[in-house]
Amino acid sequence: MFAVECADGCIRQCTLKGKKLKDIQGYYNPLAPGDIVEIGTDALNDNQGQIIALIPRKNEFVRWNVKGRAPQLLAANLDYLLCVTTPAEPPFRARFIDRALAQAEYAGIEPVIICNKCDLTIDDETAARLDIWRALGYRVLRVSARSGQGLAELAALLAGKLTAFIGQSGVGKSSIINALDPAFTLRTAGLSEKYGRGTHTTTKGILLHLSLPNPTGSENKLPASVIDTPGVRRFVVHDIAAEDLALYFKEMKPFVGTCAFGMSCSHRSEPGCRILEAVRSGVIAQCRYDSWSRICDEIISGSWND
Ligand SMILES: Nc1nc2c(ncn2[C@@H]2O[C@H](COP(=O)(O)OP(=O)(O)OP(=O)(O)O)[C@@H](O)[C@H]2O)c(=O)[nH]1
Ligand SMILES: [Mg+2]
Ligand SMILES: [Zn+2]
Repeated sequence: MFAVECADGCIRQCTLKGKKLKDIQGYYNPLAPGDIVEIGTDALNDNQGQIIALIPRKNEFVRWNVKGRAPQLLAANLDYLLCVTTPAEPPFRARFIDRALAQAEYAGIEPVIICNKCDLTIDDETAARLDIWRALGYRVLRVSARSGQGLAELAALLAGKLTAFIGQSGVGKSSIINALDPAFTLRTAGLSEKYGRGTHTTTKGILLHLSLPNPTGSENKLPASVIDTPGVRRFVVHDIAAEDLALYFKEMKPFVGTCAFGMSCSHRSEPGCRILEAVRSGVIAQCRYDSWSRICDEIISGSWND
């Protein structure tokens, strides 16, 4: 069943009319929040309907679901992908963000990096990673759902847009939404004592309409649509070939094809590799190159670690 918000404001529970939507089968889930569909209403029950067509998507954000062994559509038709991380609780995982950034580049969606829980101490290594992403041209916002720090800036960014929040369980995706618009009381929960990880509190992706305070101080609230998604432990890229991965690392892309061995360079050890030269001279950060290298290995081997 899919909850479809209709033009009349009514939310109708709809089933998929399978045959016509064949082309979107094969996914772990055929539709996701942000999708726009056409429905036929049920003459006997106005609260129900059938999805008869999918309006072509502007973009789609997909990850590989390791357990389900299928691509999983997390959200569609996005203006922004908000990649949420934390300096601690759960521990900072730069690689998670690097994977999500590559997938966002692949999908043609502008990613924004949110470091939530900035009321906690940010160590130098984490701060350095945030600076590297910022220097690449990504927007990086330090916020705290708890203290309210940075939320006004975030609200200004979200106004009038459709934005999906992704991140590991427990980073505070639902908490940020609750803090942005007090009308929302999404379920949030502490980390598991045993593992220091989130406990997968949000279980289903959902699209919500927020009313944000107007930065001009006017009474008129600003609308924003956001998609809260369930936390994922691992983000595994989907549909990106190892030899193409450098195209989705912003700082590597300009060098692709310029190495001495041209497009056949693996950027690992070849002489005349422009990417390795750029790493040596500090133009490309070593940690980003290491991320690229790890993700390449994972794509090739098909086995994924944290
Ligand atoms: N110190 C601190 N704790 C926070 C902040 N934001 C959220 N938390 C706490 O972090 C825990 C997890 O928050 P959630 O909002 O449930 O996290 P989530 O990302 O939605 O997690 P899932 O739904 O499992 O994916 C809760 O105990 C929150 O109170 C913050 O800015 N600072
Ligand atoms: Mg949540
Ligand atoms: Zn090379």
